[in-house]
Amino acid sequence: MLTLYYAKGSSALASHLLLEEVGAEYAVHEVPIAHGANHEPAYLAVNPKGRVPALKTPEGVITENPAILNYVAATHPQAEMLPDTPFARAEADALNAYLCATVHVAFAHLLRGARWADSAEAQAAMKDKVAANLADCAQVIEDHYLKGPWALGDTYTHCDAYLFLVPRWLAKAGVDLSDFPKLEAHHNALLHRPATLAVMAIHGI
Ligand SMILES: N[C@@H](CCC(=O)N[C@@H](CS)C(=O)NCC(=O)O)C(=O)O
Repeated sequence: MLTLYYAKGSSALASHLLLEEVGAEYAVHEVPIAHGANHEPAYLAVNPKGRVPALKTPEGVITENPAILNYVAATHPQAEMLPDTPFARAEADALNAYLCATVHVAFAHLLRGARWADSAEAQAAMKDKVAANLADCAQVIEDHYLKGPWALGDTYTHCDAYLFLVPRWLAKAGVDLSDFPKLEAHHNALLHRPATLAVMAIHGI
């Protein structure tokens, strides 16, 4: 049995979406990060980094969206979520790494500036850059990653669950999604999938 530790509306949405898409048997455990539950000993015993998502598996806990997405896809081969050539797998890994290490971190400067600087001035200066940085990231995705209609082409893969987050980050930063027509069409397609709707209902979005 798998257990997903998540916070509503957080980046755990990506891992949650894929669990639902592949028809996994899983339980959910909410960690209300707005109330600091992620820093309490009970959760730090699950993920010492104090972040969501985390996925408890029979073999141990996995953290980091790209790793969870790979695990869920690989353990549910019937869902055919992983590309089947080494090059296509590497392309998928590159997109998921970009989303994790660059795009998510660019977004985090909006609300989590205290991770990088103590002074209010420095935090405000970082905030001021978020919309422009995210717009640049969206352009890279639009021009170089998103093949269409799905991330890697004709079929939905684990990358698509992760891409669900990008329009949400853009909206929170005040970046207009309609400037990125492929991303907008991709998001609209996601919003028609039963798995997306089921997960959104759990997250109250
Ligand atoms: N690289 C991690 C990032 C996880 C992360 O930063 N999650 C946020 C929620 S979107 C979190 O737990 N924040 C709580 C905090 O910073 O206290 C991943 O992709 O899983």
